[in-house]
Amino acid sequence: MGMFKKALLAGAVLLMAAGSTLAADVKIGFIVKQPEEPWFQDEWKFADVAAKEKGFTLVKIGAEDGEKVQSAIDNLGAQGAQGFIICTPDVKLGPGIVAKAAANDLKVMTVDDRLVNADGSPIEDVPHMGISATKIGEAVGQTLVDEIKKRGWDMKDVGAIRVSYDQLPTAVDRVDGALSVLKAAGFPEANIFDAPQAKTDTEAALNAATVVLNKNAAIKHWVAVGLNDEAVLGAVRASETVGIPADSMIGVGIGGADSAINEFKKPTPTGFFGTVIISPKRHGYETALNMYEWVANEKEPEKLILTAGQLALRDNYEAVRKDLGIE
Ligand code: FCA
Repeated sequence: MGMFKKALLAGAVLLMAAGSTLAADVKIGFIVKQPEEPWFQDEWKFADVAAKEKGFTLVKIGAEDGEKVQSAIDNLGAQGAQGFIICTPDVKLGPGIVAKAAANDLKVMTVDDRLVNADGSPIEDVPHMGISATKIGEAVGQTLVDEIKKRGWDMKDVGAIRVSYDQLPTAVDRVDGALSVLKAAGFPEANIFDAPQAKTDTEAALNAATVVLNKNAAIKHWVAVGLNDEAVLGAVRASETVGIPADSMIGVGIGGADSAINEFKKPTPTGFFGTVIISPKRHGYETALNMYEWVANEKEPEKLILTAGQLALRDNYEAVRKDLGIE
């Protein structure tokens, strides 16, 4: 090879190196607020698939509070990571997370729960993938209305438990979406009871729903809504504890991970009637891939992606999961 050709080749190699980072040098964090929740386990699982496929390193970190979030980000910076995806334990940590990421020279995008500014408005600069919360809530509400009618219940004899976590905007959109459909179908507003949960898990929802049921012992039939399957399962468990028969409770959750599936697998139906399955594959695999493309090829992710859900009941959940590629 002549000198000229050699020089050209060397130049080309240099150019390639400047334009992209080698996959093996890419390290991406995936921080979640509730690592024990099946939804987040599934997100991690699918993010791992992306890491394997592309050959980058994925660092999975659980961070249940603000302090843990701060140290997780510092830790990623110290490890030489280039970016991270986060589902924050508190959306109000938004400005702090953005600042911490910048201080550590890390790219950041959010999943599930969108960061907010001090005034409560979403931080639009940070790329986000969430669910279409209102629409999915409406699907929950429609399922409840259809089932109430099918069972021949008079709406005025039915109570609705609104398991609530109102500091989280997506949670408000989900439950209010569901209740708007109930109300439009004639469900009396006075029969809707707030059950504020201290945390977004089943135990907290059970405690909150028990208070509502004990206070309203005269009501015979119940429906339950909440931000996720865990919330609705808490209400269902509460109804069992106070002795409401399974066929007098209709709970419809959101999620479709193991918490819901295990319920469908029980030999006798419980009050957990259905769930709107959302896609941990999109939220885990796609966000990890988007972050990788951003780090390795400077391809910035879309600022806002909202994913859809699909209703599943006891008798068709396997088919729905298959359809979504998450069996
Ligand atoms: C929130 C909820 C999770 C899941 C996710 C998509 O983070 O807490 O359970 O529903 O949105």
